[in-house]
Order: sequence, then C-alpha cells, then structure tokens
Amino acid sequence: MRFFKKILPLCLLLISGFIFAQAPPEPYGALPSARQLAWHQVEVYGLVHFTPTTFENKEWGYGDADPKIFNPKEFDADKIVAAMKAGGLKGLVLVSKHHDGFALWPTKTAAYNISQSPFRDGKGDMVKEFEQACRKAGLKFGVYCSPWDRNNPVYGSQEYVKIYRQQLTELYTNYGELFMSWHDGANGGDGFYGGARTTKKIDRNTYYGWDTTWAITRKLQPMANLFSDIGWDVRWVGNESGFAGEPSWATFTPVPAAGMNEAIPGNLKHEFNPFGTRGGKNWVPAECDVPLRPGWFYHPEQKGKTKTPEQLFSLYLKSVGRGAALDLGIAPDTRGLLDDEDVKSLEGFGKLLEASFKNNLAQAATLRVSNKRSKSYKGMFVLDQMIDSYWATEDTVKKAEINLTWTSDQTFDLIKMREYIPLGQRIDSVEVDAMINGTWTKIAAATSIGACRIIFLNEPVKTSQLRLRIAAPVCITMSELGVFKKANL
Ligand code: FUL
Repeated sequence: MRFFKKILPLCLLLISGFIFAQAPPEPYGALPSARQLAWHQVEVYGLVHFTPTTFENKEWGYGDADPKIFNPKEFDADKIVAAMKAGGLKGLVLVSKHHDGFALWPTKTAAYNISQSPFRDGKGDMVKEFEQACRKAGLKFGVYCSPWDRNNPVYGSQEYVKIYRQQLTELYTNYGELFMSWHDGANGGDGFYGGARTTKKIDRNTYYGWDTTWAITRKLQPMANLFSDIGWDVRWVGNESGFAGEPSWATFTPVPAAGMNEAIPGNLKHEFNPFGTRGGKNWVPAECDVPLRPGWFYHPEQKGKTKTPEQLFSLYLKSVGRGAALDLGIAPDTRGLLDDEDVKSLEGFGKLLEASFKNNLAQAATLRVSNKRSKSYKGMFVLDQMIDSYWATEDTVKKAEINLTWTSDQTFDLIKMREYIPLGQRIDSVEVDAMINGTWTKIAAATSIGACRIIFLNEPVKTSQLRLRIAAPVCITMSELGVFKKANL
C-alpha cells in the first residue's frame, strides 16, 4: 500500500510530464484558416488580363468596345499556362470580367459577353479553357470579376448588385474549386453604361453589400481566398509594384470603415498598411501584385520593357521572402499568346528560382539547437522539407539558438526560414551570426518571419559556422531553415 502511495504519484508525474512534453505548443495570437494555409503554399501566381481592352490597346476599357474585335485567332490557354508554369507560378487568377464589363464566359446575366464575339464562332468559354489548362498543368485556378462594370446600363442600382452576385455564382459553380476570388478596388466613375455615357458614383463601402456578397463565396467556394483592398482573407499590400513592407506581419488589426460591419473579421478601412500589425487581431497576409510588363494589358509599344528574371527575383525576395505572395500580371497579346520576351523572361525567372534554391547547404551541416520541447520537436525537423514537422522549444524557453557547423567553409547569401504558422506568428526577431576569423560576427537581423522569410545578404558570406539567435514572447516554432547561394545565370 505504502509502495503505491509513494510510487503512484511519481508515475503519474512522469506520465503527465511525458504527455506534456509531447503536446504541441499552445497557439499564439491570430491563426490562419485552412484556406489561408493552402494559399500560403502557392506563393507565386499570375493575374491574366485579356479582354476587348487588349484589342483597343487600353488599360481601362470604357465599356463600349464592339465584341467583334475580340478575335484572338491563335489563342492557346495551354501555351500561356505552360509559360507561367515554367516561371515557377503555381496558380492563375483569370480576369473573367474587367471594368469594361465584357464577360469571358457565356454568362446568362448580361448580353455583353464572349458569345457575341467571333471567338470559337460565338461558342467559346475562355474561363473554361483557362480552368482546364490549369487543372492539366497542376496550377491552382481563381477568378477576378470586377465589381465596377462600365457597360452595364443598370450599374449603380440594386439591380446591378444582384446581377454581380449572379455572375459570381456562375463563376463559383461551373469552374471547379477556386483558390482565390479577387475583387479589385476601382469603383464607379464614367463609362458607357448601355449608351448613357455618363458618370456614376457609388459608395464603395456600402454599395456592393460585401457581407452578403462574400457569404456566397463562403458557401459555394469555401477554399477561395477573398482578396480585396478591404481585406478579408488576403489584403492588398498598398502598391502595384510587387513588394511588401519590412517588416511584414501576417496579422492585422482592421479599422472598419463607416457603414461596414465591425463584427466581420477582416473588414478593413481603405487604408493600406504594407507592414501589417504585430499581434494584430486577424490573420490577413498581404498579396503583392505587379504586372510583368509595364501595363496590366498588353501594349505593343511596351516591347522591350518586360521585367527581367533578375528584377523578378528581386521582387520575389521582397514579397514571398517577406511572408506575402507575388501576383504577377500576365498579358496575352491580340493573337491570344504571350509575347516571346514574356515567355523568355518567365522561363529565366523559373530557372533562377530553381537554381538558387536547389542546394540547401544547411543539409550538409551538423545542426544543434539550444533547447527542444521533446523528441517530437527536435531541431532536425527544420531540414526535412516537410511543412508539417517542426522544431519547438519548451513552453518557458522564449530565446533559443540554432547552430550550423560545416566541415569546411561554405559560401552563401540567402537564408530562408519558415515558422510553423498553424500555431501563429510567434517570432519577434532573429539575429544571424557567422564565425569569421574565430569571432561570432553579426551578419543580418530580421523581425517578422511567419510563412516565409528570406534574408538576402549584401555580400556572400564564407564561413563554417552559422548561428541564429531567435526571440519570441512565447515558445518558438520553426518548420524550415535553408542556406543557399543565389545563382548567376
Ligand atoms: C486594379 C485595376 O483597376 C487594374 O486595371 C488591374 O486590374 C489591377 C490588377 O487592379 O484595381
């Protein structure tokens, strides 16, 4: 009896200690949803603009273009998607209707659509062709349907809001699972409006009734991330130049605009914050959109101005490398194909990415961590290339180190880290030291890590020892660590 009295509590203590050590850390702060976690893995995708506006050589169609001009004789969605895939893009958002109001699918909601054009003898559905090309090539597919419609005669009335919701319903019903529903912020102004050629002003906060409209998205496409400049799943970074702030927190505290429902998470004011909010109320990561050519639509006079692979790589570091996504504008020409220089640049970018991130030097190092929660959360998990396994410290350990030691000197200039974000954005800061001439020398520092952080050193560093000093307000998680040398192709 006495034996049990003494031993039992000890056993219970040991067992509970074991269970406790195996338990994952408590989540911290705002957390990503399942749809946002899936979106974080896409990282680089494209935004395709191709409507009668291409044939008019404009950026914003007025809404009066004759549908007969939309006649891309060599259109080939497979070729466009193949070029995007070669560029490392993992998704495509199709502008299914831009501000000119022309629908690329045979919508039942408005006459101004692809069935009025000579494309495929009026029997075409370009949304379907892009969707199928994406499914075949393994790219995710999403849609952009402009709320502003410069063709529709009833734009500005409640009748139009119903039409817009029906258009979304068609897009959400007939094209499989969508990873994004993209809603641009340009709204109201002058347009054709069925021949009225007038200016219509709407209150962009209240007119579209976004709470009701996006409830349709949630119901019909639960995995579609809502992008808009008023937030929800993914927020606009605040520029169309393709870079996020430094730091760039995925958490954000929205400031609801007048007339918007404060109870809805993510209802943001039209106020742009490229930095996010440390410890913010919601998980609303940023998307950085930027066209590959100067314009969103193709313009022959912009020949020679396509961004180079090096420029794209630099934008990648400032978007994906800051925990955001890179959304690259892709503009087919009037043939319905990409210009050769766009194809070449995408291919070069894809190769540069591949070559730069192919050889993770950390994998050849001996890795030591200053603390681990248990065997289930050991340091080696940052090197296994599995996003679901991660290193974690004990609950009370909020400062920790990772040491990499090589048997010979290594040269690198890229350091890549990922937190285990299903448990929140935990890390406050990382300081990076290299052993140089026998002394630990600080070579870089960063604050926000989140889904991905890539530090690009001004100069390559040569060393056989690297140390990361990490600090957080709670215990630390990390699911990936990479050390690379940028390729020069
Ligand atoms: C903006 C639009 O006004 C541009 O035409 C383009 O579609 C860009 C991606 O979004 O809001």
